[in-house]
Amino acid sequence: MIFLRPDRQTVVAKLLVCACLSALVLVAVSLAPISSRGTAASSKPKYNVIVIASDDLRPTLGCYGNNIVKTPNVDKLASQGVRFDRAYAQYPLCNPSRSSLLTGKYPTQTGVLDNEFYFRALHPDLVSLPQHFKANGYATLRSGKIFHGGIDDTEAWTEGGEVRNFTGAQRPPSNPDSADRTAQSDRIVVLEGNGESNGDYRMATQAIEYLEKYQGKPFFLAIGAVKPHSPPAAPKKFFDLYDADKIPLPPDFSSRPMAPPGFPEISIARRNTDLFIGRDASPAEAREMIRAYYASVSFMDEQVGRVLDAVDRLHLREKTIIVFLGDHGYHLGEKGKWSKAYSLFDVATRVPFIVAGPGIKKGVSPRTVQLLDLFPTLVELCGLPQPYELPARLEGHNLISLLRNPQAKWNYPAFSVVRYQGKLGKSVRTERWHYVRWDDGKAGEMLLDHANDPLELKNLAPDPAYARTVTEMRRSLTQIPVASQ
Ligand SMILES: [Ca+2]
Repeated sequence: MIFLRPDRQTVVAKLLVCACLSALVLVAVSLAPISSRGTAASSKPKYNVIVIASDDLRPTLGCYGNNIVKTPNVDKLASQGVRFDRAYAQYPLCNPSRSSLLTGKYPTQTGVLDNEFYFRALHPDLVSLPQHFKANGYATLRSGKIFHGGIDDTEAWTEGGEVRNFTGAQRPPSNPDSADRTAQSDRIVVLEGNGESNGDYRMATQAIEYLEKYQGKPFFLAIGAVKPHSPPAAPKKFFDLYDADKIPLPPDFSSRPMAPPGFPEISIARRNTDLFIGRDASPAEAREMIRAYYASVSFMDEQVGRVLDAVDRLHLREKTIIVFLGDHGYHLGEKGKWSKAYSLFDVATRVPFIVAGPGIKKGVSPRTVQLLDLFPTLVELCGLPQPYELPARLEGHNLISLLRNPQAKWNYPAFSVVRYQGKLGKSVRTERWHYVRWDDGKAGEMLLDHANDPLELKNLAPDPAYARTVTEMRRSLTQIPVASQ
């Protein structure tokens, strides 16, 4: 016990009170909502931003080397900026992927690992991308699917916010395998006319109206196409672009989903969740379904073209950064699978990712990048403050060096995670290697060599010749944060 003279006790007491008040202020600041992280009112935003997301779009695009699908508008955008050839989603499902990229946090940090949870109810301190732009003087405009349907970050938008249809963190449970839901998803839809009745057509019309209305102000416009998400839908003219008989099936096609020999059983879920749900796919049906996916992609591409035409008509191109991305990958019959859910194969996590705009080079980057890199990149390009107070921070890395030189040195791998049957799978991708580990190895692991096996047909993890690579890749998985921070 320490005894102090009465006068010193008073001084110490005062100091303690001051220290406590200071700590309280610090805590209050660190917990404060993003509105406190805006720029001074006098600072002028540099650029407009348009982010275009396409739902369940893998890099099945002309600019990514697919020589069958017709996507002239996205191809043109790619030719005007940097196309990332190895870009990865952090989770192969809508809500977890979007909640991650739109808050700058890994799914293991947001806690959103399915399509039912609302990130802000779980973590009120998370800052969303549109919220941050709104706090910094931008008009934030939403058209179409940006956050997951029904789980919008409503207040982040100046216009277009969708009222959440539930309170609390989790929406009321529904049965994803119900007959109604299956019938709605697992079909092919031919639209009338130019697709005017479809939400994606209306999405583009709304986006064009926003551009006309806000052209004189700094704006952040997010446009979310729902296609090619199931059910594939497009006007007849887009189906007519493709001959199903000439569409090749993947070499590892099978009539139902199954882990190939040599791969962990957990690596492919036994039941599809989007197409061919609970039923086998014949080769002829599979070709028809791929044709419908292609038609749906071309329909989406036309809507992108309508918006980009308006950008040019309004002379906004020179002051607008334009991003195009898919929210995760998709199996189109690879390993018998017709969806993305629960898969950490390359085809389920690799996405199209294009960034174009003032000062950005034209080219193709082979570096491994993540959708998580988008938030810090836009913050940097637009000169905004960081959205989080240290020690909290945006995950991912700003891509400025690659936007200036797509071949620049880059030392970051790409990470993805998924939870299936209560087990966590973790994936790390370098330019050559892809390693996946399930439940800390208890449910298996796989190592794929993209220099020799780009379709991921052979699991090298059990081969002692690759033990050193497995060890190195396993070690890098520890970089994935495991909890909110
Ligand atoms: Ca999706």
